[in-house]
Amino acid sequence: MLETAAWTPGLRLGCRAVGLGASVVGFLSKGAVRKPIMKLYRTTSGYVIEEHDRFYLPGKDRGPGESWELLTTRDDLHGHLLRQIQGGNGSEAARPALQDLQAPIGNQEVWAAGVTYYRSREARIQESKSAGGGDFYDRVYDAGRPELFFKATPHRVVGPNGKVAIRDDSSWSVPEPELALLVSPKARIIGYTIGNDMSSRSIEGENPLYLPQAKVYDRCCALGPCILVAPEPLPSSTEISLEIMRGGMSEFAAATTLASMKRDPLSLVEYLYRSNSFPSGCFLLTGTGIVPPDSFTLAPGDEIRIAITGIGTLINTVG
Ligand code: DO4
Ligand code: MG
Repeated sequence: MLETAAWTPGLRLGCRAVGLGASVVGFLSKGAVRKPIMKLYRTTSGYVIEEHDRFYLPGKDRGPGESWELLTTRDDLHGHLLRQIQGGNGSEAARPALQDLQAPIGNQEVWAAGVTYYRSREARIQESKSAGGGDFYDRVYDAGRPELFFKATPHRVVGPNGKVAIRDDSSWSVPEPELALLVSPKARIIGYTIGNDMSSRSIEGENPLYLPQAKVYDRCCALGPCILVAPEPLPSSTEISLEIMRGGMSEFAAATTLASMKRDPLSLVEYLYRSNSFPSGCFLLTGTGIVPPDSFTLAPGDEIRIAITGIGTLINTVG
């Protein structure tokens, strides 16, 4: 069965969500209004804004002592950053060094959606066959209500170049490369980053009720390298790719696009915020469309590279 695009970002994300251009450059729309796509980096010495390959330190519009927590809950994040770099407001800076980058998370909880791509449905049915769990994945793929689960608190999240973990009691572990939404307390999608939903397939496959243990543990999640803040919807051609390096050689590589995602990000957010409040906002991972073959399991020392068009590449080592 072929996957079909069930949502068309360009048409449907207009009012509340921001989006991702094919590349991170400022661009001129027809009316010559500049709508820059910006990247926001969290570094050991504060935050840095990138626009059109130029880097800026926050400008005068920055509130006194504005923290990352405050910044990343703003519904007007795009306009706020823009004001800081326009009209000579912000001072130019150097590209942040990789070793200075931090996970772009403040006090947010991290949640995740599951079985949003056909490939994920297929893999879960297979892994849980002997436990009789296959039917659940089939049903949730087609249901109106999505699978949403709690993934991590900030202390379980690592940033760019950080070490993600595989559980000691897991015999079969994989990374899950996912588009992550940064959602404000008022349920507005204000940015995008790359997420790695590290998972134990042996524990999840033994019994679907073990999902929280398969998913939530120390260093179970990576986010970064930046927050993409853009005024336009994500194109469905946006590519998500995964490469796993072992001993300097490519062990597994695959790619998908957002066109293969069955759910609309706005609808995932809408379900997540039903009867549920997020005073610090949250990150929502949108599910994986890439699952390595069943013969593959991660090993210590593996390097996981996840790239998303327009955002960049998140690199982590298993350690
Ligand atoms: O249903 C189990 C988890 C699914 C998941 O994490 C995914 O599809 O990305
Ligand atoms: Mg996942």
